[in-house]
Amino acid sequence: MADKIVILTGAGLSAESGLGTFRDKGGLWDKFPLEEVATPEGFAANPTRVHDFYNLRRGLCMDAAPNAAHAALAELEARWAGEVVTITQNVDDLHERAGSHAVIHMHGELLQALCGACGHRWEAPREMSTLTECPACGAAAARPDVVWFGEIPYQMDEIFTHLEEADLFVAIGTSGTVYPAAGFVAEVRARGCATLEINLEPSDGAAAFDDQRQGKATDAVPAWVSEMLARP
Ligand code: BJW
Repeated sequence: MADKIVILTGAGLSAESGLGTFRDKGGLWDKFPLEEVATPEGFAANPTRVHDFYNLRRGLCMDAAPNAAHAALAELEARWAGEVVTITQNVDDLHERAGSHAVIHMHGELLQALCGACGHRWEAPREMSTLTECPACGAAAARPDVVWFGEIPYQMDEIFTHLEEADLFVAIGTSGTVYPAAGFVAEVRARGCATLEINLEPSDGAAAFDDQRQGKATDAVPAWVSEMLARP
């Protein structure tokens, strides 16, 4: 049976689509302190500031286009003889717009709204505010359907099943600083799965990988995918 490839993507994959990364110099956390905009406590303290942060990013996401790295991963999923699953930490929808289908959004989705009162989810309007009402229960308790620090990432059971089945684990464009995603490489490697990091520069967790490639995602990912698809 052909190998199962599990891919973990991060903000670096969408950087060349114009969506900012978090921890690079000039990244999002330089302009918006994470405690203020990416924690439940920050939202409770100042929901308008948090809505403004996500409204800005939602608009950028809607106006962005997938890049060559997203396209290459979609091609890999379509043409690889085995299974390809993409676990993304990104809240944008660029994997799907590039044509990938097997995508898990472990940190949620910018284009979805979540009702803090009843848990209902719906398609987010471009702009949300403290007045946005839940279409199910009517409460003005809408929040972006994203996973903040201190919250449990989505679909963890499904993710661990994929990690257990992986023959090759590839992390792309992620700094390897946020758990539980940062720990995936150690988990798969402990049972002998091959691991590869593709990043602009070695990440904080680079030493945990068997193999590394450095470069811009739009160069390095299509090159790696071409090599994989050319394998006999
Ligand atoms: C390029 C490039 C180009 C640039 N080409 N590359 C264990 C130890 C310590 C702490 C913890 C722990 N376990 C849990 C914690 C706490 C916490 C945590 O990890 N804190 C750390 C800061 C230490 N984790 C949590 O709270 C998580 N919840 C949790 O653990 O629950 C418990 C639980 C888990 C599992 C089962 C049961 C219970 C939740 C974490 C939520 C993170 N949320 C955010 C915001 C989401 C919404 C939003 O987008 O606003 O997710 S934070 C932010 O970081 C966002 C990202 O998805 C995430 C990762 O960032 P990413 O993608 O790595 O981006 P960067 O900017 O860091 O890196 C970009 C990289 O790309 C760089 O390396 C560049 O070099 C590179 N790059 N241009 C290629 N062109």
